Amino acid sequence: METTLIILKPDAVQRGLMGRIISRFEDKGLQVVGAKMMTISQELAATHYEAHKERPFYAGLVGFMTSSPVLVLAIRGVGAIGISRSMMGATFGSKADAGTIRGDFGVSNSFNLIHGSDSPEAAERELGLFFGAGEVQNWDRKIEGWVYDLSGGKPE
Ligand code: IDP
Ligand code: MG
Repeated sequence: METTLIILKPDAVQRGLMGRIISRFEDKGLQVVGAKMMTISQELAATHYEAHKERPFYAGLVGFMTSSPVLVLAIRGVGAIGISRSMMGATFGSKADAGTIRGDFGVSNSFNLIHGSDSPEAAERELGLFFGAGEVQNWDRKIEGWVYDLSGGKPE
């Protein structure tokens, strides 16, 4: 099982898209194990996006991400990191395929609705940035045996 860090960005919250985006993850069979509404501080945005510090869009990105509340989610499942990235679609709303979150709900390249960790290392780092100890709930999902084939002893 992987757990990934998803952020519904300020545009998703302001546009009233939180429910529909969360529903996509739940409909897919992924499990929500953490959820927190917050306004991201300058410091946290800078740390989260430190890999992009030298990019021309960095200042605008930090300004956007700190401008209004976000909803931070921890999403779990087999292959959850890659599955979530494919559900999000390409970075730019103008390029993202129909059927993806960015492709269906937005047209902007910088206001692109959602962040998702892009590797296991990034997921571990980002979950640690946004969730404190005990804030991710390791809850037992009673339908697990219908979401996954558990007959072999591990989720397939
Ligand atoms: P990702 O969110 O699809 O992983 P990254 O390349 O990691 O994309 O970029 C992080 C975020 O920075 C994007 O989600 C987007 O909000 C913003 N961004 C990336 N490239 C550009 C750009 O060329 N112009 C404006 N904003 C950008
Ligand atoms: Mg990225």
